[in-house]
Amino acid sequence: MDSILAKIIQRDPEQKEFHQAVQEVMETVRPVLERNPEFRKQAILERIVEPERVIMFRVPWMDDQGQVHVNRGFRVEMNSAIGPYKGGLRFHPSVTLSIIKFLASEQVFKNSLTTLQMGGGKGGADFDPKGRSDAEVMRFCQAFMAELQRHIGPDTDVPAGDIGVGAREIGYLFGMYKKLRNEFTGVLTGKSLAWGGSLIRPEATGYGVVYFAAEMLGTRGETLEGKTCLVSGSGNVAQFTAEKLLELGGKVLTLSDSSGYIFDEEGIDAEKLEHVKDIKNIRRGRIREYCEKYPQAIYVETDPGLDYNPIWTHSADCAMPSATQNEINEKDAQTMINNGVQLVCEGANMPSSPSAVDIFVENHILYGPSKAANAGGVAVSGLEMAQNSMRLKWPREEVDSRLKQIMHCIHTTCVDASAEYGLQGNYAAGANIAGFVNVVNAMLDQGLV
Ligand code: NDP
Ligand code: 2IT
Repeated sequence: MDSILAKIIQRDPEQKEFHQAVQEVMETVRPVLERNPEFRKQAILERIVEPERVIMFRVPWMDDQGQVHVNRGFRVEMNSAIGPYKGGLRFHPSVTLSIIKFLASEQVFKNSLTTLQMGGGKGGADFDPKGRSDAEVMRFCQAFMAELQRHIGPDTDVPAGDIGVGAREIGYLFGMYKKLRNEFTGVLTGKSLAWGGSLIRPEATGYGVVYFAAEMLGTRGETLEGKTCLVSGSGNVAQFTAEKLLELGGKVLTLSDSSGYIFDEEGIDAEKLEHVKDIKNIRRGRIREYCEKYPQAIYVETDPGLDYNPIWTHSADCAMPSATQNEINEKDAQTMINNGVQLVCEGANMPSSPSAVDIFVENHILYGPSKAANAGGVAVSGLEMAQNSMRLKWPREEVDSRLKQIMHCIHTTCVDASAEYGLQGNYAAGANIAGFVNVVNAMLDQGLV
């Protein structure tokens, strides 16, 4: 195993995030490989860490002033053992092949945990939508899809949203796909309701995170009622995490964006959350604007010189990191433990560094790893695909109850898989083992392809 990892690092030394994701899975599936010598003979690890296909492409587009820009587009089709490649698109200036490979790799195991028929993939571009007009975003999406369309399809690869890609972008991407391919199919998920989207898909990731948190608390005979919660981010995942927390009696103290965070000691209630949605989704503004309407809240500007993330210095019962990868480091994790945080449930993908995860696990807090805790989003994407195939639409209650059931099953799966290997209470190990075993069995069934 160590030599496989060494080879990955030697081959692509700059792909730090991908190495981190691979290493995290490898360390926890070690006992599975020891129990199954067949996996080694079939070079399962070597195969699973190599994407089935990597697509990188030029995205040329014109801004409102007539200036031409060139961005780099990606789609990593990681694994199709269980179903068509499935996973979001991220538009953010920090996007690199390493980031997309880490996300695609996580997506493979996450999708496997949902029990739906979805393989894993991820894509995106180093395009920064911030400050761009709707027309510029549209032209970028059209240029991006002009190339991507030849690689995807409803039975091949089904992208969706992620950071910087929401309902607006999915609309422009879908429009261009439909025009170029002359077909109206479920090639993307996260579509608007009127033209093939699923009820609850916008809410699904955040709601799912909270359902998973409630399941974890349930094992200790507790609920979210009265629990104080630190939520980071203020985009899709953070907003609906906060919404469901409020519904279940939690008190949300913080939200953030890449410029800084707000702390509202009185709690961010439903009315204040509506204001946040208006700031972020309609006006596309900054979280600091919250304090203009609610001056009792404090705003703390991001300081890139700090070796810790100040949002995690506030005392609370629970934390739901919902912004981006590696937003909790070792120091943050230790601060959280010292402050009495008893549950960390990850909305973002890989928000905790490896040493932060070690601290959570060693201290026996309830730690819900992203590939289990935030799987509700892609699960409802799977339900959107099912509805599109049937050309039917399920009511809100039906989708929500399926989501709740899926999150319950993922929780049980993690508990059972960790117990099977004598790692009771370690959800990270449970999620990796269960996700990995499903994919490996499917790969073995299908032969050397
Ligand atoms: P959005 O684009 O809707 O929101 C992202 C939020 O995180 C914004 O508040 C953004 O701030 C902040 N953010 C982004 N990058 C950084 C950064 N480098 N440093 C600090 N803050 C940052 O994205 P989502 O809510 O969809 O995604 C959030 C996380 O959840 C990601 O890790 C994503 O992979 C994960 N996820 C998303 C799913 C989905 O269905 N959308 C499903 C499962 C996981 P700003 O406004 O300044 O950009
Ligand atoms: O990280 C994720 O699971 C997502 N961004 C959602 C993927 C999807 O296909 O809905």
